[in-house]
Amino acid sequence: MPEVYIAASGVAVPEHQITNDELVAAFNHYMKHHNDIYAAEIAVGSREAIQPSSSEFIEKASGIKNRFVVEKNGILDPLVMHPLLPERQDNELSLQAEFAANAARQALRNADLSAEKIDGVIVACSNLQRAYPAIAIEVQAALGCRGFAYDMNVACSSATFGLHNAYNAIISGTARNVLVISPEITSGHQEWRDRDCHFIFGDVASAMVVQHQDEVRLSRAFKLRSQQLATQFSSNIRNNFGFLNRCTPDTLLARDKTFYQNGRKAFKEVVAWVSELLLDHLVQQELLPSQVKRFWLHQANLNMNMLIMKKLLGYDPDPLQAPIILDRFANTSSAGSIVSFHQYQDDFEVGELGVLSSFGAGYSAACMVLELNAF
Ligand code: CO8
Repeated sequence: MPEVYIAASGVAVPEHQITNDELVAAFNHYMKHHNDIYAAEIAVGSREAIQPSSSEFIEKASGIKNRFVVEKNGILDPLVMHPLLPERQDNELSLQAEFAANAARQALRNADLSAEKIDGVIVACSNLQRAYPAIAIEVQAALGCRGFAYDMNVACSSATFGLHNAYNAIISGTARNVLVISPEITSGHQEWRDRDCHFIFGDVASAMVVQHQDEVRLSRAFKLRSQQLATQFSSNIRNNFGFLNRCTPDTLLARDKTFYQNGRKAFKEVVAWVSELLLDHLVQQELLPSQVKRFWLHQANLNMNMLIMKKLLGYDPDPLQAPIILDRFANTSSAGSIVSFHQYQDDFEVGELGVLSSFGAGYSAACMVLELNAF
């Protein structure tokens, strides 16, 4: 069986950023406006007053300090509270394809590969801009890639499940060089008017060049040594946006058509489930957690990642054992673990192991053991 490698990665970061203080100021402005308008109803108890948000809470509960977004003016306007993005014509490159292509070009440069060598493009992310044609096929055309392209969505596990598909395509012989791209425009699905979750997400696009062993052009690359995926149905993290929404006009813009969650429950369940999955997979591979140099974990919550690592190792991790990028980027859905991988891999020596792990809505989770090899 051929070996499959992640040769290189790329990350496209949007130009706008929002600090917690900026975000909270806009939210509290919106709260005051809302509570003033509905003062009479709030006074008689027929409507609930919105409670203020605070930067201290956000940082303490999640570790998030900042996020990048594709557009910030709408988000920070208390009368709008979502990104404002002009519609593009059908003959223009869509926003999501452009974002994806930017990350992909960087990954291709880092892999020393031209786009024509790519024969599979997978766009794997939590939110797709349209039903069809696939964003991936648009990216394929924009970059000038050969072969096939398709979109897929497994929420925060999209990138790792996409990597699994790239691996299978290479093993089965349907492709030799695959791009797995996760253009996560989370600002479009976040409910910026709900203080329980308005701070959670940020936008970023990640890309990986995945190659058959004979195609790698670099002197070093990460072998996909083993993988384990898992899913388990849960409604604790949901978004009911979909193509049937217009068939129920009364609830077309209801709260459940953007991201919502039972965060406490998800937190509790993820720590047990993911640490078990990681341990289980390492045992299967006859590896001890201490033999893994780095864990590139999904970036949702600092406390959650620290607890997962403590369960695995039996002690608090060193910052470089499970690097955190969510402080600067917030939760970038499936791109988060790839951004961590992208930023924290240069110090690897040949033969050293790392674990890439996602966990997200579904629930869905993945554990992938990577090994740095020399060519
Ligand atoms: N400012 C001030 N106070 C606030 C705010 C705010 N912005 N928001 C809430 N509060 C208040 C609440 O109202 C509550 O008040 P009270 O105690 O009076 O009722 C109090 O603060 C505590 O609220 P919570 O219980 O909601 O706060 P948590 O400590 O649970 O923190 C988090 C909230 C950060 C959302 C946390 O629950 C969390 O991160 N949960 C994990 C789920 C998660 O990460 N979601 C992110 C998106 S989904 C994803 O990325 C997948 C990850 C999980 C996968 C699971 C797979 C198995």
